[in-house]
Amino acid sequence: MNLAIADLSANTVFEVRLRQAILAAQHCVKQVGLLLIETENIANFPTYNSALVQELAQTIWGRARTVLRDSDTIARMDDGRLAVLLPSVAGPEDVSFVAGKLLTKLEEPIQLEGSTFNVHPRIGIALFPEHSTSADKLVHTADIALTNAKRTNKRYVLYAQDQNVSRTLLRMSELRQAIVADQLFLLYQPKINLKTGSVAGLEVLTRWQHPDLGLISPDEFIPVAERTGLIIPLTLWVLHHSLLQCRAWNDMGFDVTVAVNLSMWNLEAQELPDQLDGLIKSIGLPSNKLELEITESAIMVDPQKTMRTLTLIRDLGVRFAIDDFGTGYSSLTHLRKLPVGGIKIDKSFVKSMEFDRDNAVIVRSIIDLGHNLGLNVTAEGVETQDAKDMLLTFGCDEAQGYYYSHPILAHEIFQFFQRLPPKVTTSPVTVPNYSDIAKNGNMLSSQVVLQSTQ
Ligand code: G
Ligand code: G
Ligand code: MN
Repeated sequence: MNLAIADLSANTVFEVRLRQAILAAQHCVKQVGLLLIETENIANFPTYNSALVQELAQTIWGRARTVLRDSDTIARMDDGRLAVLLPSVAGPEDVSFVAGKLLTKLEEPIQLEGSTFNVHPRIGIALFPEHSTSADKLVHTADIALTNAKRTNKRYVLYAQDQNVSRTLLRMSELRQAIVADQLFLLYQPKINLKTGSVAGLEVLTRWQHPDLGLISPDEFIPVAERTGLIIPLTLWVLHHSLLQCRAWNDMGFDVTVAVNLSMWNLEAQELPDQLDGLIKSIGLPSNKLELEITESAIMVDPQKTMRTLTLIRDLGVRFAIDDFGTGYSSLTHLRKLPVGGIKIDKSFVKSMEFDRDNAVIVRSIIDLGHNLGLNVTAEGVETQDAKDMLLTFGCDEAQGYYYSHPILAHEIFQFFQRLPPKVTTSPVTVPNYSDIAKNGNMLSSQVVLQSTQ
């Protein structure tokens, strides 16, 4: 039997197969394996139907198929994930072996329309009856394993009983509440100008302080926000609070910028340029004090549309930097045309460049490439003095990382300014009227720090 399923509508066929396999497995020693595969570049694409994405999805599907047996079933779920059904496996080693083969195949770069696409697949695995008692629960269980694979940055994860189900479900329903109840808070990580040693800017990194579950990292809640559409209000919340804080610092004479991370979903929202314009005006901060960080893959979702959005935002005076540079798509043509001012070299290259010659060569090449394109280059993940010294000899412009500072709270930034001052403006310090700012915006300015608590 060789029935391969590629249609969304065929999900029901997949379900039928799954139930059949489970029925059969009830009477024998073999188990049913379910693998849920998510490829970062596909599942997160907002425009799932764009021709390129469809073509990519088709290629990935075809590659997965080549690794499987005829008796296995593969289906594309309506959220872009692939589900693979192995109707008869001996146990965890068997499924893990198949997962390994699938990953090796899917990780091969894909050439399409003159670009190279690097897919980063992750797999969540569950077995019947070892991990679950029914077909529905098996899918859910594989989903939890997949969430854990993403959270722990593993290529694949086999479901384990101690993986906490309630935590995953809680987060989904509570994130909306977290935004209105001010459970989110912001950390700031300094970016240092390598030549002058002063603070060049501050990257804004969001955290969620959950009343019961404690601190939740953006790696966990941003994907949830993206799936539920909450990424839009969440990003506006982050922008609002960080711009208020930035204005407070600038009014005190600290000439700093803030850099906010955008999700690819933010670039899809038509309203973003207008919303940014309104926000910047209501807060009364020069627009060049804001930088937005976007990833290469976010840009490549729909390059033409992104170009229009970026240009509109650039025309407001807001600057862009490409985040995690070197890990995504390698389309230099697009990079040259985009209205971006800088690139941030991904920390994976920087962290290991002292010991890994290849990575040192990559870092040096990215710096030269950036400069040749007239871009400002920041190195992320600078953890040691040696790394900093190497970057200086390579001519890198800015550095960010634990060597200088972890992401810290706004009031802790004051101590940092004392140690490594930003460029100080000569204009006299004015104390702004924050009650007005709070009235203009619909959010509290309670998180703005006006003075050091030290
Ligand atoms: O701070 P930390 O290393 O835990 O951040 C993990 C990831 O989450 C990083 O890729 C970072 O860019 C992302 N991130 C942090 N804060 C935000 C945010 O406010 N919005 C978006 N879209 N991503 C964020
Ligand atoms: O994807 P993005 O570049 O936005 O991720 C930034 C995150 O990287 C920060 O939130 C921080 O948690 C993490 N980070 C910052 N500096 C370092 C560093 O020096 N080493 C490591 N391992 N991580 C860092
Ligand atoms: Mn970033």
